[in-house]
This record gives sequence, C-alpha cells and structure tokens, in this order.
Amino acid sequence: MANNEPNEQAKIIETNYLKNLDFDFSGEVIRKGKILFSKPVKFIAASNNMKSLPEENIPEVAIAGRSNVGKSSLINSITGRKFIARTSQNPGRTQQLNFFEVGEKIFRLVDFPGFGYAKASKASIQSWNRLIKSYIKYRFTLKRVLLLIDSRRGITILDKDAMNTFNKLAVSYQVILTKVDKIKAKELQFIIEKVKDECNVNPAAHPFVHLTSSVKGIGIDFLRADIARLI
Ligand SMILES: Nc1nc2c(ncn2[C@@H]2O[C@H](COP(=O)(O)OP(=O)(O)OP(=O)(O)O)[C@@H](O)[C@H]2O)c(=O)[nH]1
Ligand SMILES: [Mg+2]
Repeated sequence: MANNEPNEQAKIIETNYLKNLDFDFSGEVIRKGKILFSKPVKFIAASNNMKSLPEENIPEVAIAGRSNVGKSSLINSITGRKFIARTSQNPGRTQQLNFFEVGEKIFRLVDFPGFGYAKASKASIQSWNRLIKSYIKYRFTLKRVLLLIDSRRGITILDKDAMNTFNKLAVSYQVILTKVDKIKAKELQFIIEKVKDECNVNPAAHPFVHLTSSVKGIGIDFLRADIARLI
C-alpha cells in the first residue's frame, strides 16, 4: 500500500459524508447517534419461524447480506459490544433471525442469516428464504433493511437477487459497503460509483451508500446517526 493511501481513503470517506449536500452528517446528527448507541444493548431472541418472533412493539432495522460479509461484526461495532453478535471465520454461522434490543424498548437490530453459504443444504436455504421473506412482508415494525456488500467483491449475482426480492417486497433497503479497510482508495472510489448506479435503478434502494470497516471503526458513527434518525 502506498504511503499516501490512508489519506486518499480518508478523503473519499469525507467526500461521501461531510461534503454530501443531500444528507446531513453534521455534529448534532452524529451526537444523537452516539447517544442512542450508548444505551444498554441486549440479545433478546433467536427465531427460526414466524411464531417465535418477539412482540411487534418497537421499530426494527434488519442487517442482511451474503454469508461472511460482516453482518455480525457490524452489529458488534455499531453497538460498541465486541461479542454481542457471534462472528466467525466459518461462513453460515448465523442461522436464525437474531434480535438485539437497544435501550429500554427503543428499537431492535435484527441479524439475518447470510445468503449464499455454499455448504448449506437445499432444505435449509429454502427455510431461511421463506423466513426472511415472511418477516419482511409481514413485519409492520420493520423500518429498513441494511444490505451489506463486501467492498472487495462489489454487487454479485446473489446480491442482485436479494435486491430484486427487496424491490418486489417493496421494503426500503440501503447498501452498506463493508471491509473498506481491505481495499485501496482507487478501488473504493470505483466500487462506490458502481454501487450508486445500481441503487439508482433499483426502486426500493436508498440513494445513500455507507462505507464501513468494523475492524477500523470507519463509517460507524455515520451509520449510527442514520439509524438514529430513522427510528
Ligand atoms: N478486515 C475486516 N474484516 C472483517 C470486517 N468485518 C468482518 N470481518 C471479518 O469477516 C469474517 C466474517 O464476519 P461476520 O461478522 O461473522 O460475518 P457475517 O456476515 O455475520 O457471517 P454469517 O453469519 O456467516 O452470515 C470474520 O472473520 C470477521 O472478522 C471488516 O470491517 N474488516
Ligand atoms: Mg453472522
């Protein structure tokens, strides 16, 4: 990595957030996000069918994406708890909908099982898909799905399938690029443009794309701020 590489990346991140004319990421918004996520967070339920979901009484934000994209790591990072969501080197670790409640009945983050896990059996893929689709379709309290995309891979066929499913279910979703610590600034710039173009042609996709690294803490305060103004 060239010496000026971290600077180049910092500039891209600054342009995405602080120089953004369409979305406000100023001090007050960031402060609200920090306050929200300084509240206690607890794991409250793991559900593998619609009947065992927690009561539908507070807003929920779901975290979706390919197996191994960094969903559980991102939940740990935004909640500031290292081990609240179980992460793993082995894809396919999260196999149910896991609910994490932030604050006393303020809102919940929902960790989805990852899609595209190569070793999953057909039957388990079908039951995950059915559960996720039903949850999205019938959950009145679901505010938005955050669709995590690995910045090294970009939008794959599996991600496009997920976007099409979300479009059809008419659920609002937003792309979050993960693991930006792993790529060079030029590649990051390229992938941002591509992902934004893709979002623009997908009716239910939110136009703002987040850039994150759970390892380096990049973009985390901005994501907290966005969640705080959403719920
Ligand atoms: N370098 C880097 N590695 C990351 C980052 N986020 C997650 N990882 C690593 O990626 C792997 C998968 O992370 P998880 O958070 O378990 O992924 P997941 O999407 O929850 O995976 P499933 O539950 O299997 O669907 C782990 O080895 C993490 O340490 C990141 O921002 N940067
Ligand atoms: Mg996981």
